[in-house]
Amino acid sequence: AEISVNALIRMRTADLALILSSDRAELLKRPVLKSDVMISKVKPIVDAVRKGGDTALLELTAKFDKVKLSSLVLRPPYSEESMAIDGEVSKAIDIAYANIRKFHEAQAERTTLVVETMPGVQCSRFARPIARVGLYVPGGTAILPSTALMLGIPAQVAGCKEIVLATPPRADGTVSPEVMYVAKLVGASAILMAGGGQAIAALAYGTETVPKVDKIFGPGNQWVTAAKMLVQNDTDALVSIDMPAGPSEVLVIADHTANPAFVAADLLSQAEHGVDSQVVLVTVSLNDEQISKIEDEVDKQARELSRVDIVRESIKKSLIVKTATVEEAVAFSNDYAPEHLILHLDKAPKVVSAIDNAGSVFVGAYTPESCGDYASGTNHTLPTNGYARQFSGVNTQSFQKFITSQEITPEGLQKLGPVVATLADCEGLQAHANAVRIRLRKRSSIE
Ligand code: HSO
Ligand code: ZN
Repeated sequence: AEISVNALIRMRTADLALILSSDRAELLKRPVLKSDVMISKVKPIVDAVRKGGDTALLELTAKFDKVKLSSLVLRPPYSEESMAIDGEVSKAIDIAYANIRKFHEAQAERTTLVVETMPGVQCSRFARPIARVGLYVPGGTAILPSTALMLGIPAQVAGCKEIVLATPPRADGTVSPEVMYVAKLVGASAILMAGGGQAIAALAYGTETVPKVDKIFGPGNQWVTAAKMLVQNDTDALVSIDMPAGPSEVLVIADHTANPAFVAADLLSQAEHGVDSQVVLVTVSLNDEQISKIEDEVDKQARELSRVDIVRESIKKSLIVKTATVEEAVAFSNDYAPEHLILHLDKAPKVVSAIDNAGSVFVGAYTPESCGDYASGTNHTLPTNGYARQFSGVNTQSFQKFITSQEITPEGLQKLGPVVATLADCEGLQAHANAVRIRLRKRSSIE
């Protein structure tokens, strides 16, 4: 144990110029997530809650969270005592709330889109809030009022009616006052004191006291993720999810202008999340001496952290990738599709236009990821595991859905009707064609 504690906290290194393309493909992979195995493991838990409701949920909470609750759901008004927090913290939460709210207000789709595709043929589209949403705020090794903000604010801005915040209870059977404070700010209509797959099942199916929701959001451990994937495929639940979540990640691209201490601090801020956090440093034409400076900083700063044991594990599995040019570095990053991308580069803003795949980008030396994690305004619920190729992070429109509408005048139908009748004939769907022709005939008999 003595030796391992003293061992340098170091990442693995690979030079893109020296490796085979098959090795490059290996570097892009995340540790395999066995989603099918996890889904079959969580299924008995989900089934128990679906069938047993509150009784099952209380039993599972006693078993997994070691808490005997008398009731599972808190409703507003929440007691002042349950929300009592330090003045500095409440001021910080209030500023974060204002910034996140400002950015997410601007994302809400409020206008009706109207397009006349042909004279007399008007197509439109308008947004409506998803009525009932469930927001999962993980417990575990850290309390996460920031996640309550990131999920609650867009739900509030979108106008969702039922906002159920689910979070595992603490040992004393309460929810942390910081999370309670945020729950009030975002207008949560209920707080479910449950975690894991059992909380997801309760949100998906509802119980005697837990309201059923239409969409479930939020990060969580592999049990939570597996349960979300399971319930979204069950037509009895009729529920959707934000995205499949995996361990958190950051990819940092650094060139000779980068401050080694800043780079190391950014890598560590992600590494401290959990032992399975993914941390990648991509260097642009840095020599071994320049890279060592960053590595020494990682080692030095890591030793000062309270979560050094977690960092030791995650850094050990992390990676330094050496590249020769910014283009090569960006190409690697685009292939990796990181959740967070930090650009410690000369003229960093110019590089943004080349980014194709990333959850969120942090531009320049003075833009740490921490700011986006807490308070600048952007959301921190982002696609991991390479899903940034096709998923967006949580945003206000994640809490809205779109309805299209059309209105056609008699003159419009005169033009469009024959087109539709021809296509319906072509598909052999006579009733479709009739619905048009019956109207065209009526018109020609009037004229
Ligand atoms: N980096 C995390 C979010 C977070 N950081 C919460 C601190 N608190 C996942 O994007
Ligand atoms: Zn973070």
